[in-house]
This record gives sequence, structure tokens and C-alpha cells, in this order.
Amino acid sequence: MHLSIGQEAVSVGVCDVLRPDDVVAPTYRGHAAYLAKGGSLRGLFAELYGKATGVAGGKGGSMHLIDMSRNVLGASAVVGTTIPIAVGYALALKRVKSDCVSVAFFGDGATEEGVFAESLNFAALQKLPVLFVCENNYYAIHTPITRRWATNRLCERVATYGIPTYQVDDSDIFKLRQLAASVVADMRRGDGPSFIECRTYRWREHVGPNEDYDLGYRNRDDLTRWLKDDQVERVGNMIADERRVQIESEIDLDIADAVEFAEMSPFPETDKLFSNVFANP
Ligand SMILES: Cc1ncc(C[n+]2csc(CCOP(=O)(O)OP(=O)(O)O)c2C)c(N)n1
Ligand SMILES: [Mg+2]
Repeated sequence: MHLSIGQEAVSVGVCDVLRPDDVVAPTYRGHAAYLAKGGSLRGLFAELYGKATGVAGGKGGSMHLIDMSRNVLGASAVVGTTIPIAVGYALALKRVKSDCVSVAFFGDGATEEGVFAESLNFAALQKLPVLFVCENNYYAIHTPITRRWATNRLCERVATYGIPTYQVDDSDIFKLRQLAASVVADMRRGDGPSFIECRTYRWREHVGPNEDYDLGYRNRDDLTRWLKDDQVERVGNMIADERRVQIESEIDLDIADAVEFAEMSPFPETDKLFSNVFANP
């Protein structure tokens, strides 16, 4: 699984200003976005275990959290694919004259896919209520943006489509939240798409729970800088000690409950093998 540890502030800063009826399209690194959108901890863990009670019925796993009861459009393992899905949903929202918005989360690597350019153009042309949120963690697997991008000027590239662009380069959750609130309000009024580039950092390896600073593609000093700016710690420090201890123990209990729920849940029935998949026997 692809952990979003270190990148939580992006998901929380954006999702906190959304309404339950707004939709989000997270990526395969989407645990934080799923939970920030009000997702079910039990449903998430059961999905990781491949159990029938998981949000995708145990057939998706970590990379494919889909939960339309929370308006979380299916995440995908294929880089960049949630961008046009979010744009398509925004087109549907506009057609039914809804004031809801659609949010596409994606990585810096996804901006290199052709569909990113197609989606930006179409969303700008049609003035769709879609917020593009790039989680720029500087790497696509092990390759840094310095070896992939001719220039670092991502916001400038996007701006050429006539889309307002913003950059949050220090992961400040309150700055991002305020910005998201303002652009979402504009989008609800029909102002069309916006783009936010959030600089952030993946603390763990690309896939899996371990650290990978011994691989040589990045430096632990970079992590140290981001650890100093950890927004989970920052927000935690704003809460009175007694209350914080209480919140943390409640969360520990919730996690223990979700893990137990997942372990006790059944695997999907074999007669469900061909339901909700494209193939038919
Ligand atoms: C279309 C496609 N190409 C390549 C891959 C292999 N791949 C998986 S993750 C990844 C890196 C994507 O980087 P980024 O978009 O920055 O997301 P991050 O993993 O950093 O969150 C690549 C190339 C893929 N899954 N899909
Ligand atoms: Mg990346």
C-alpha cells in the first residue's frame, strides 16, 4: 500500500471546507483523503484486509477506495486517471445545475500524463466546478522532479489555460484551508476551475510502511525539514494537554476497533466473484 503519512495536511486542509455532497477523487495514495472526506475507518481497514465489509467489498484494496455514500469517487492505481473522472463528474454537476464541487487529487508525476492537459483545457473551456489539487511531493517513485521537468513552473503552465493557480509551498494547513475555502466559494458561484499546487513530502517509501533513505535517491535531511513542519504535530500542540490525551486515546480505540472489525469480517463470497467487475463468466 501507498501511505500518505506526511501528506495528511493537504487532504485535511481541502476536505475540511467541503460539504458531504461535494465529491473527491483521490489517488492510490489516498487513505488520508478518504478519511478526511468523512470516510469509514472500519470500511478502510476491512478493504485493506480484502474483506467483504470493505468500502469496495474487499475487491479493491488499498489503492481503490470507492465510497459513493461519502461521495468519494473511485481511486485508481493508474497515474492521472482520477483527473478526468473528477472533471467528468464536474460536468455532470454543472448540467444538473448543482452548486456542489468536484476535487481531483493527484501527484506531481500525474501532471506529466497527457490527460492532465486535456482535462485542464476541457474544464477551463466549460467552466466546470472542479478543483485540481496537485500533491507535489517532489518524486514519482524514485525520480525527482529535477530530472523530469524542464522547468519547475507548474502553476505557470496551468495558468495558460486561463485557470487561477495557487501554490502552498510550506504545507501550512491553515493557509491551505483558507485558500481552499475561498476558491470553493468561487466555484460554487460558477467561476470555473482552480488549481492548487501543494508542496508536501512522503515520509515513507513509495509503496509500503518502511523508510527508504538508504536507497540513495533522496536525503534524510529533507525529511528532517518536513518533520519540523509536521502539521499533525502543530495542530496537536494547539490542543490542551488533557484534551489531546483524550482525543489520542479515542483515536487509538477507533483504530483497534477498525482492525478487529477487519480481522473478524468474512472474505467476499465466491459467487460474488464476477459482480462489480467488467468481466462476465
Ligand atoms: C499510467 C501509469 N504509468 C506508470 C505507473 C507506475 N507508477 C505508479 S506510481 C508512479 C509515480 C507517480 O508519481 P506521482 O504522481 O508524483 O504520485 P506519488 O506516488 O508521488 O504520490 C508511477 C510512475 C502507473 N501506475 N500508471
Ligand atoms: Mg509525487
